[in-house]
Amino acid sequence: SSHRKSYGQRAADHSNPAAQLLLHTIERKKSNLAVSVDLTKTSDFLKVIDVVGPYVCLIKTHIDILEDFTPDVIERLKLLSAKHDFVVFEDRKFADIGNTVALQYSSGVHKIASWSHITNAHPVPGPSVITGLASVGLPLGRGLLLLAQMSTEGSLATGSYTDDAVRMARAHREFVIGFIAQRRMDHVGTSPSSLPDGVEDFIILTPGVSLEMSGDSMGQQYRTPEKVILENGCDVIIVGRGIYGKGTGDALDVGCVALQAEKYRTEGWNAYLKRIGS
Ligand code: BMP
Repeated sequence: SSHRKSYGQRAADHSNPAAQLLLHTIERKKSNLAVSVDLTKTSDFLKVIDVVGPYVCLIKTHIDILEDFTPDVIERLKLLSAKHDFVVFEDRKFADIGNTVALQYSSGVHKIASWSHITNAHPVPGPSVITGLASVGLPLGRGLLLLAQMSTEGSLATGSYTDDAVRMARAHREFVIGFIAQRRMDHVGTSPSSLPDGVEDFIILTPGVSLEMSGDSMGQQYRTPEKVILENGCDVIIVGRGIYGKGTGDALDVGCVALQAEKYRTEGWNAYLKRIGS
């Protein structure tokens, strides 16, 4: 089990460049914190990224919520990614037939595959959602996360659906680097023949993380970094409103955002150090 291995050691268990980049970035920056920047104005979006950049391994985007999107946003995002050394994850949640997701991933206004190291997909269409996205993403060195579980109340992604997502991932390990999930996935039964090299390492990124809140008014459910990283063996905490609140425009207090990012980074990293026993 990779449960007690360091992030850096685990990079050797991956052939996918995006997986290696993420694990090395976590180790280099001593941060398993990802910030989800769900803001609708480009100026707020870029400001928050610049402020939290030093504390994160990854920035998660919903690029389609920007009201004033222009291709220049992507150039600015790339510059910030280089400046602060973080990985970019567009949380697109693809969920269509292979041909359609390949077009959505490569084309349109956002051209996600050209700039996002990692994206994700719902396993609901079956394996063709992976092969469709891989046809675009693999040649570019991109990686995919499958949504094996969700943080929301009443989620249907449970039980055999979750287990089947893990089996789908195992059959496409060159492109599927891990899961959006609420716990590690090693418990899902495997036969030795499905692991030809005897090694399986999936990276678990976990949203629904807050130190103060237990949920919102729209079904979100939160747990603390310690619960997520130490008790449930997840690898990366994804935090949105816990770090920037509702603050946008004049209400955006960058000093406060930096303090929160620092606090979540410390919480997440200390929980990891406890887990690996150092
Ligand atoms: P917040 O920390 O503000 O609740 O934001 C959580 C982020 O993670 C949102 O961008 C949401 O789309 C995403 N997310 C989630 O909350 N639960 C999931 O199961 C999957 C997600 O992608």
